[in-house]
Amino acid sequence: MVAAHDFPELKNDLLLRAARGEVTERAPVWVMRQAGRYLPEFRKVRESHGFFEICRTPSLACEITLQPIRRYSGLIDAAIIFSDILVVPQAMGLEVIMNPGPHFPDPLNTPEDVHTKLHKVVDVEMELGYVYEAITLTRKKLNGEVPLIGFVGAPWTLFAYMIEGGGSKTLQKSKSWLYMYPSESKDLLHRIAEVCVEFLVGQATAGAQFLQVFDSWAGELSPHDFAEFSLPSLEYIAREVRRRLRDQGLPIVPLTLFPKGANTSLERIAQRSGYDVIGLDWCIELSVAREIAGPNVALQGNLDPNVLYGGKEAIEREVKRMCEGFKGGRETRAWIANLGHGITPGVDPEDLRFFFECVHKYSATYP
Ligand code: 1CP
Repeated sequence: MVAAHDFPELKNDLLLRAARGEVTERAPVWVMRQAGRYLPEFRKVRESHGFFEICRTPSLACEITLQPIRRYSGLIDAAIIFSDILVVPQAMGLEVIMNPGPHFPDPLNTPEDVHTKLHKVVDVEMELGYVYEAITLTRKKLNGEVPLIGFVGAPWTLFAYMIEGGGSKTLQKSKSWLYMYPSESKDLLHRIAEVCVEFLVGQATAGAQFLQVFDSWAGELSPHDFAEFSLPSLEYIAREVRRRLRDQGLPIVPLTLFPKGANTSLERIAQRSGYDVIGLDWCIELSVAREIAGPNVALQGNLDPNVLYGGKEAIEREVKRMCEGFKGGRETRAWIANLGHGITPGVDPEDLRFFFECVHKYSATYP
């Protein structure tokens, strides 16, 4: 494990201050999937390199992580390491290919497969050390311009991919597991959570300054099933990551949860899950979310990514509306501006620039 790096001093700590609950002079801003297909410079690299080849090559992962930081220098307040949530199922023993979306040639069909298809013990550093190397390299190359975000997929979302074998509209197979094999499902969710904890601690040790857990399919579960099958592993991750960082004498980095679609569980998430920041999709108003979540968590989000297809007038109008949703009580304003889900491949990079400019303009109107 690489430890105690001497990294360049951080020049822009807006994201970290907002994550700790501080009211900042303007909202920090970054977007999910900012290192991705809407950027011509990303597509250029992809022409000659496979998706997971890039993930596994620290110099390439670093280069792609830096692409939006260079392009939007002075406008963007965080970098997110280029990787994918599906590197965890790979580390656990499953094959995953990108074609063009994720595909598992041999997914988990029955609980017996957990014993035959997954590694009994996962050596996270050996399997995913390339992500740690990419993080350490990127922290150095960022030269303190903005903080670096590390991430992991939530156990429920990864469980669903590992059983469906790829994306799915209904999640029929993975949900069937929850109802047919509840106890085996919980065991598998916990196994995944253990790997997530170790991976997040490893990313923080390697230099990640903010960690995000993507529960992209949280909203596919009923509130009851979310509380039964997803929330316990999310709580476990937050608690254990903090405990291990503390035990190792490492700084406790802010933890963010993006439970997409689980807005009816927001109160429980904010009160119980142990995350510093809750990421929101666009299906809830920020003022309502703040009311429900209470003053003790920072919020992140939540513009519909499709607004970026609406032209400048719509972008300005909707960003202004989003910023106004945050003008509640002063002590409850900690907010990180973002989209409500990842940016999509067809967006014009100049429209994203305009989104950043509008966030700077309208979120700075706080007194
Ligand atoms: O051909 C390509 O280049 C593949 C496109 C692509 C990219 C750019 C994929 C395939 N993953 C990524 C990068 C990625 N994925 C990042 C990089 C850092 C960033 O810029 O944000 C991150 C954070 C992710 C996370 C991720 N992967 C999530 C969670 C966020 C979300 O969008 O909900 C999920 C669900 C995935 C799975 C995945 N990987 C790739 C695709 C197309 C998908 C989604 C497929 C599906 O709909 O099921």
